[in-house]
Amino acid sequence: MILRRDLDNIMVESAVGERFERLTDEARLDSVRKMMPITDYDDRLKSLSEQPELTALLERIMGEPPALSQDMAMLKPPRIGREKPWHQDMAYFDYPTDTMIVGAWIALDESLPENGCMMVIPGSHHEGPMLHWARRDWQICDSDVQLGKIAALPLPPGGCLLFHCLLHHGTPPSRSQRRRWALQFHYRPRSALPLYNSDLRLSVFGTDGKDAAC
Ligand SMILES: O=C(O)CCC(=O)C(=O)O
Repeated sequence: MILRRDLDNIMVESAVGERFERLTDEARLDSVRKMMPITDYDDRLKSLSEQPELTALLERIMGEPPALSQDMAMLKPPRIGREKPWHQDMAYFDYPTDTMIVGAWIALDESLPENGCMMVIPGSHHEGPMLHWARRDWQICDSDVQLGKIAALPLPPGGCLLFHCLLHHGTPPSRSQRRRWALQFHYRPRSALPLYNSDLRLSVFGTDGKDAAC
């Protein structure tokens, strides 16, 4: 596989930047942080996102058949993989804030705290939307993270985590020699309609941390 930077669905680690063009194909594999969307590019990924056991489970959770609303590969390269700060996925989605969007995060490699496994605050989705700030990312303020309640969720390859779109979660940077690749699919109830603008989302989750320190 040859990864090209000019494909608009590939995001390279900032630590690599422009050097990407000069890397070998093997080194490029360990330089990409994110690819999105992915299911249109590979039938195996498409059929995984439609896997009957997964969609049946989602239907039980949502109370109606799910529809895929976003699909991505989250690749945490060894040693340089950057953190994904604490956030709620709903802060990124323009749907009514009470829409039951569910994330499925599927580990392709063993995922451990040292190579950037998922970390969550159990039960935090019950607290409703949190203000987000444009800092290292679009994120919950570091001082609002309930450090004492963090649960690390290591997964074996093929392990899948399903989580509510308001759950506080994030992944630490990788300082490990081991690659951590994962897939992430987001599903909405089939009847849920997008809002086509960001006004409601930003009125609830904040407008870029404007005029305030966190
Ligand atoms: O896989 C990761 O490193 C973070 C994924 C995540 O939490 C997200 O994209 O919402």
